[in-house]
Amino acid sequence: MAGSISATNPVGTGFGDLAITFTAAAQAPVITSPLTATATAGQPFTYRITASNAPDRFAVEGDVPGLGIVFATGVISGTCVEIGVYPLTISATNAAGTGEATLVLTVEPAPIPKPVITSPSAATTIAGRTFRYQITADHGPTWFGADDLPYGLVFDPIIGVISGRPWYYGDYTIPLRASNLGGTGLGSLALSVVVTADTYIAWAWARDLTGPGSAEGDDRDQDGLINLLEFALATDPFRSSSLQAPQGGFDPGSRSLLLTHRRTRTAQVVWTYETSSDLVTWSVCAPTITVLLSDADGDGSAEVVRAALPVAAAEGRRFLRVSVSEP
Ligand SMILES: [Ca+2]
Ligand SMILES: [Ca+2]
Repeated sequence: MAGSISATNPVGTGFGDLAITFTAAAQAPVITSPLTATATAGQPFTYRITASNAPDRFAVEGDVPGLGIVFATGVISGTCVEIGVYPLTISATNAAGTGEATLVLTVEPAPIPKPVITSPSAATTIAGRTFRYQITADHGPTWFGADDLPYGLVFDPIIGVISGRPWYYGDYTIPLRASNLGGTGLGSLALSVVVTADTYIAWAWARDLTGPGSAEGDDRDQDGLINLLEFALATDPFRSSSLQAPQGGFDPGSRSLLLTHRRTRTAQVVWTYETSSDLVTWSVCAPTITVLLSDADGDGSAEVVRAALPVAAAEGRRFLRVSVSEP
């Protein structure tokens, strides 16, 4: 503080300067830094003790594994490793004394990273054929999602698998999701469904076999042969084909069971032969296949083959059957 003083007497007034300095009594520091703090386990953490009145030393009481303090600066730092809530006494000291406060430090668990989808973003399949797609993602996904599936496909959200047989050709964009406790990762699958001439669907469409009764297991013409079998035998799905159904037989000369049947030459069909001695337990077998007629219809679409399965002389009974499926 500065000012002036004066003194007056009858003769006059004398002036002089006066300077007064107020010196505050020395005071102890008062903590001014926040009294709560949050750290994340496994990640670097820094907190600085601040206080008024020019402290020159700092301290902290209480043990947080992974943290340390620089006494001169009041910087507490390190990497916390144990989750918990830690009340700590922090202090700042100068020549006049020490100020204390309680800092509550919360160490939180590290956030879980959300999944990142890693499965392919594009796939191509054939209409009518079995398709399977597994969503994969890192960071431990526990739940999956897939939307806008083409007709014929279903989705299992537990295992993240799209499966089934897409019925219609086209290009589809299927949004994908993979979730864990940390969040949801997004992706998409560009699925191209194409039609090839050797599929049941193409065969059915070419014959206008659509709508009710057109599924592979249906028997549109009620001739005892389901549509898929008509497809495999290259028979007419709208007219009785009972005379063209597979015929069984036995050749005593070679002691062989015989199964004679038509077979498409233009379509993709899996023929599975099975044998049994009791009609209960069947096992896949590989009979000898002989082509009896290479062009059954005159247009190269079908042939006639004979499957022959030798039977041991000691055997009392032996059965042979064939089934068809699409690849
Ligand atoms: Ca039929
Ligand atoms: Ca038929």
